[in-house]
Amino acid sequence: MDRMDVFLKAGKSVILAYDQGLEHGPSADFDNRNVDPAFIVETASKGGFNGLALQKGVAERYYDGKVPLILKVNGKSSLPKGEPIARQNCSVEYAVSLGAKAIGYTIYLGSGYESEMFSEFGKIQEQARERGLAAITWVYPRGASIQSDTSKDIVAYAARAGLELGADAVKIKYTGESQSFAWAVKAAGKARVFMSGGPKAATDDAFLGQVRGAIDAGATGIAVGRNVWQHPEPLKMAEKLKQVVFDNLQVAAQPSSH
Ligand code: FBP
Repeated sequence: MDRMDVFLKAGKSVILAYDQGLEHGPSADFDNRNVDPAFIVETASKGGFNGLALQKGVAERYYDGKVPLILKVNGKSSLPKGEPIARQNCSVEYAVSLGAKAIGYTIYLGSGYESEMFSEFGKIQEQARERGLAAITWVYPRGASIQSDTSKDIVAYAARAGLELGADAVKIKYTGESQSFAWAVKAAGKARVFMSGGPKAATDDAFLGQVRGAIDAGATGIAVGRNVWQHPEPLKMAEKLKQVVFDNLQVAAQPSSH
């Protein structure tokens, strides 16, 4: 039994992420419509998403149980400068009580504080195992020592770090092309790979091309936010994403925008 099964349909997955209110602040990403968590929770179920990633406070007040929940148990704001660190803000036990089927944890690979996040994730991963939850890591190379967070080698390093640390799935940035992303998928081994979205792409096809490239590279799916809920018609975008991920819709490869 794969702990990720609850998030999969025919082995693939399209997950909606909505923790940007903490990570970036409402003014950076939200408008009058998507600032409302109820709109996102409804979009997740109406759009047929296979998972929804929320922070604790939003899950407590808005989660309706319709789409499998990934409870982010750490996070940080964009306000502190310097080497990034995000510490645990919710216990695994409490995540279970909110209905979570997985915990999400961000690791800033390369940060001066990476060892603290490795250590904290290690404990959380073991607690998740005991309770039958999947452990999903957002592995983002960050900090003064990181030149590019989307190069082939650093993205593969992020993927591999997730595997080595015991993640069931890793959420990583797209390298910009399918061939180089395939190396990251290979490096991730049995850890499933989800492509992270990034800022809203200039056109739908630009983003769908990235998703196509990630899936062709062997990714299990995508875990994205802004390219869906900043879209004028999020449900239409959801349909197109599902066609690419599940129905093999072809879209020309396009370079990554992040
Ligand atoms: P997006 O698709 O909107 O980029 O969301 C993916 C995500 O990982 C979110 O879960 C998270 O809030 C955000 O990106 C973090 O972005 P970053 O650290 O790159 O600014």
